[in-house]
Amino acid sequence: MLKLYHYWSSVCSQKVRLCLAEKNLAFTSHHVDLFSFDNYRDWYTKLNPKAVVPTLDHDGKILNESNVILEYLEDAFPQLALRPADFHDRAQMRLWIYNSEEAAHWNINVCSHPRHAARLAKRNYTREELLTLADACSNPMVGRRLRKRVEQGVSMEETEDAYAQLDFLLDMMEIKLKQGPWLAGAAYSLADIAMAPMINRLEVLARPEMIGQSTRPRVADWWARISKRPAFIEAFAFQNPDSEDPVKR
Ligand SMILES: N[C@@H](CCC(=O)N[C@@H](CS)C(=O)NCC(=O)O)C(=O)O
Repeated sequence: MLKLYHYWSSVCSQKVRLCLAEKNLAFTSHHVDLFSFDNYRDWYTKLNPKAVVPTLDHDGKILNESNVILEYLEDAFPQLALRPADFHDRAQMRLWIYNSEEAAHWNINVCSHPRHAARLAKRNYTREELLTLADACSNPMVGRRLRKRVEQGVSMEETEDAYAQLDFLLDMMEIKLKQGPWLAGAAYSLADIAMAPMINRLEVLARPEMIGQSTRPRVADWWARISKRPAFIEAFAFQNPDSEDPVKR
């Protein structure tokens, strides 16, 4: 049995939901509400010491890190292959999986700050409550980031740096897709799955020009093909079960 601990709009959770949908794997959903700080609670940090989503439980075997989970699902359920057979293509797949974390995820997190701050504001925490939560978080990276964001927010310069790095990544993607049609070559793979939520978030952040036909036509074409896939539609249809949050995706 597969049980996924995830948050509906987390890009790392979306990666895993997309992979599960592509492989037609049913799973039990445990929604971890990041804005109730469920991820800081002891029961959750026993499963995921970094206090982040997602976590996968496969018959009692616990897995962390979305990219590790993608490769685990590929090994455990290879019937529908999402890893190229050719070694070079496979290395390209791993490069884009790596890029999704190293180059995309942190910058997406910075750019998403206004959206996170707006959601947090709806929960009516006091500043003191948030700082107490931050200091109690088992993962200093996550806790200290919350403290810094409560105290200072995210500066214009940090946001501009993050968008510049995302622009650079998208330029690399545009070049890579010359040999496409997919990021690892001829076949749709875990590379496309790892990058899709990042591109989706840029669209949600109302930065369509970054992935538009006139700016980056190959990325735009790749995105159009991905977002029409039934598995994408299924994985991204998952809405927030814990609140009346009107924000979609
Ligand atoms: N490298 C980790 C990153 C996980 C991560 O940072 N998840 C975010 C959501 S996309 C999270 O849980 N954030 C919680 C927080 O910052 O409090 C992975 O890929 O699983």
